[in-house]
Amino acid sequence: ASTQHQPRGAFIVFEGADRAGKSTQCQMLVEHLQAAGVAAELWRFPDRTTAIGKMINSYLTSQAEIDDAAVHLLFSANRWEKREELLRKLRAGTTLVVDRYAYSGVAFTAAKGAPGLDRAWCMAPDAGLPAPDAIFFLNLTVEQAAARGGYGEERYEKADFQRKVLEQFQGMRDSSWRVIDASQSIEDIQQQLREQAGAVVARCQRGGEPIKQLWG
Ligand code: ADP
Ligand code: 2DT
Ligand code: MG
Repeated sequence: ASTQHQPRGAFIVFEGADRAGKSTQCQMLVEHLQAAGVAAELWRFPDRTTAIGKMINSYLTSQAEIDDAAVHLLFSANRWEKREELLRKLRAGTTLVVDRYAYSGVAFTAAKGAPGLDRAWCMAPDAGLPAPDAIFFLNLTVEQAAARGGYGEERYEKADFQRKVLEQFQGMRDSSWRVIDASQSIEDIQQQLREQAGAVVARCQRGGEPIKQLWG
């Protein structure tokens, strides 16, 4: 059997618009898994700690202006530079709970509506990256998100743009995405996530689950 079919960690991605509760739920889920004896790590994209990630951070905090196409490729490169470590961790049995991935990459750039940067163009650089075993989409309207105390200071944190991002997510998501009503209480959402993620972790631990690739 190929090494991909051995028992391994699960690759679990969280997506959703800003303030939907991704970071809160990811953190809680990782702590829950660890307390249950599951090897698990919290990852996030962009990973702002790398050289590429520092350029992305400068862009998001408006310390740098970068061409729309170029910054899109930086976000993708930031995933590619983590690919080997990600695969190594999964094969070593570590479950990765990941706060945003390539779906955010496509949704945020396509939402700009810039000439030439349509969804197909946005998807191309991520083709061949490891695909997650589960995608949880925390579903919240812009109005509900804004009621959580308003958006922050970063480049994309504006209601009009967030609405366009949500439209992109709706157009992209398929039946494999697990849509969670993010207007529920933090505890209720976490309960549902623990059940569903637990099943995915168990499936990957049993083996026989190949690591697929985007955009499969
Ligand atoms: P994201 O990472 O998706 O932007 P966060 O987890 O940072 O979202 O949450 C955004 C804000 O909303 C935080 O102040 C957080 O405490 C709050 N929050 C998160 N989940 C809920 C929820 N289910 N109900 C109400 N407020 C929430
Ligand atoms: P947070 O660190 O708060 O999640 O915000 N983004 C993210 C992109 O534009 N392209 C990408 O590929 C990814 C992963 C979403 C990060 C911001 O960066 C945006 C919000
Ligand atoms: Mg967050």
